[in-house]
Amino acid sequence: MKAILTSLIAAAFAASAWAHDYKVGAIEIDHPWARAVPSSAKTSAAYMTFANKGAADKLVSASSDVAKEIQIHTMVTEAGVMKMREIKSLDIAANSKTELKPGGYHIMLIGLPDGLKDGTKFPLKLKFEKAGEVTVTVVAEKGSHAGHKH
Ligand SMILES: [Cu+2]
Repeated sequence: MKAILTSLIAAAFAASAWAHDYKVGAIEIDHPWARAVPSSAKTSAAYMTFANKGAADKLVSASSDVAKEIQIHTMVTEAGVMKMREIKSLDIAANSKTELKPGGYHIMLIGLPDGLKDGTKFPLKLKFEKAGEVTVTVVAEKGSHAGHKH
């Protein structure tokens, strides 16, 4: 029994050491990443997937010290032009996957002091209406990430 317990704890540690995924309430947060940008850039965006295994919820805020301001954005098409727009909250349907990705929903990082270097990690606090709060580690990535268009 003790051996089983020890190996379970060891497995839990091994998993958390390179955790890319987070969970709060019924919501799993998969692969939080942000677009790496040069030091002259003042803005970037963070992306991730919310896998909801429970009732409908909402992402109501995101906060981080990485930039002066953090906003939840969507993309809208106005007169054939794609534009970003801030939204108060992001609806997450029951038992669904909500993807934040380039060209769609994203978490906007505004007022970066020194861009966002490839490989930089920063904490991002997410607040869901029902599931509550969770802090995820976002990794800045560039290059050929799935979903990027070049
Ligand atoms: Cu934006």
